[in-house]
Amino acid sequence: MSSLPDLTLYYFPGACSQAVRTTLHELSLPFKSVVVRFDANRELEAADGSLSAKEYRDQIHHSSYVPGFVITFPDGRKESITEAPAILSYLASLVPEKNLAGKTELEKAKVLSWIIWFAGTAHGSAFTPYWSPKRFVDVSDQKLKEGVEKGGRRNIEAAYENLEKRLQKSGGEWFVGDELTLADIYSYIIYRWGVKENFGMEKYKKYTEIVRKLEARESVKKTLEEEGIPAHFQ
Ligand SMILES: N[C@@H](CCC(=O)N[C@@H](CS)C(=O)NCC(=O)O)C(=O)O
Repeated sequence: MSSLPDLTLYYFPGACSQAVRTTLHELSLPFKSVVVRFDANRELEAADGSLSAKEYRDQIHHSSYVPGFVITFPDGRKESITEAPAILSYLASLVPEKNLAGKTELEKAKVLSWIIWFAGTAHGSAFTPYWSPKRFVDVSDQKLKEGVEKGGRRNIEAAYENLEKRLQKSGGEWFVGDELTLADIYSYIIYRWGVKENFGMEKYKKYTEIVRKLEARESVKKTLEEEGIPAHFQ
C-alpha cells in the first residue's frame, strides 16, 4: 500500500462522481475528497477554498465538471484524469486481484461496454439533456430548451428499458457474470437518478434486485453516509 499514489476525488453529493467514491471504498483505497460548489458564475470551485473556478478548470477538469480526480505520485508529480469510466478503470487496475474490471478478457470488454454506455448514453445522451439543456441549445429559446428536455426524458426511459432487457437476457447475478464489477457500482447512481425523477424504477425487476444488493454492501453504505444521502431501500 505504501507505494500507492495519493488519490483525491473532487465530487458533488449524488452526482456521477459517487461511482468513483464507491469504487475507492470497494477496493479499500485511502483517498481524500473535496466537495465542489458553483461559484457566482455557475462554474465549479472547491468548497474548501483550495481551488478557484479557474484553478479547478485549469488543473482538475478541463470542462469544469465532476468527477475530478488527481493522482499524486510519491515523487510529488501530479496527474489528473477525467471521465468516470477512465477513473474507474484506473482504480480497478490498482487492485487487480479484486477483478472489478472483470476477470477474463471477455468480461473486461463487457464491463467496459457497460460503463461507457452509462457515461455516454444513459448519462450523456439522456440525463444530461434533461438536466442541462444548456449544454445543447441556447436555452433563452424556451421551445428549444423544452424540446431538448423532452428528448432527454424520452432517452432516459429508453435507456432503462434497454438496460433491463439486457440484464434479463444475461442471466448472471450481477451486470457481468456472478461477481460484482465496476458496471454494478456505476449502475447505482443511474438508478438513484431514476428514483429522484420518478421513473417508477421498481418495474425494472432485475436492476432493482441488483441495486438492493448494492445497498447492502459496506462500500455503498459508506458512500451514502459520506455524501449525506439516505439509502433507498434500507
Ligand atoms: N462524461 C463526464 C460527465 C461529467 C458530468 O456531466 N458531470 C456532471 C455531474 S453528474 C457535472 O459536473 N455537472 C455540472 C455542470 O453541468 O455544470 C464524466 O463521465 O465524467
